[in-house]
Amino acid sequence: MEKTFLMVKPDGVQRNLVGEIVSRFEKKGFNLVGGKLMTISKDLAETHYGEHKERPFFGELVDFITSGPVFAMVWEGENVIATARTMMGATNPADAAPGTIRGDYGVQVSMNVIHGSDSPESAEREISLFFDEKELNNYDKTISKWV
Ligand code: DAT
Ligand code: MG
Repeated sequence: MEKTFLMVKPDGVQRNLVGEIVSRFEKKGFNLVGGKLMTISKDLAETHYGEHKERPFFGELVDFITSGPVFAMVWEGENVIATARTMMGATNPADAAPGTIRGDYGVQVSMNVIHGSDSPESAEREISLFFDEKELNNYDKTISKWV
């Protein structure tokens, strides 16, 4: 089953949005297979956001993502990578539709509440960057045949 890496960013943790965000993915019908509150090191931040190394906002991005705890998660489900991106909304909250997480809770592009993997390759890379295999739980729910 497809898995993705999602993370409530430091602004979302500070604004008490962890429960709300977890709840949206639970209600949608996806399965939480791993989750932890953690503070990201500068090294991990630079690796995670490596694709943006040359962008002018890279320094600010690394400072922000390491500025306080994040809630890192792995979610599982059919088409979860693309569907989670749709549920998150556009990168810039100003462009994100109402009803999406960024559309409902974000204002600035630099503090846009949530991260989500954008492809199967980045999901695999990001899950292994943030989680050990033994931190991921494979289990069945009896409700799974209904969603
Ligand atoms: P996404 O998080 O939607 O995958 P991205 O990978 O293009 O977006 O960028 C990573 C993060 O970098 C994004 O969530 C917020 C920040 N960011 C992107 N564009 C920015 C900009 N123009 N100014 C400041 N921060 C930006
Ligand atoms: Mg991205």
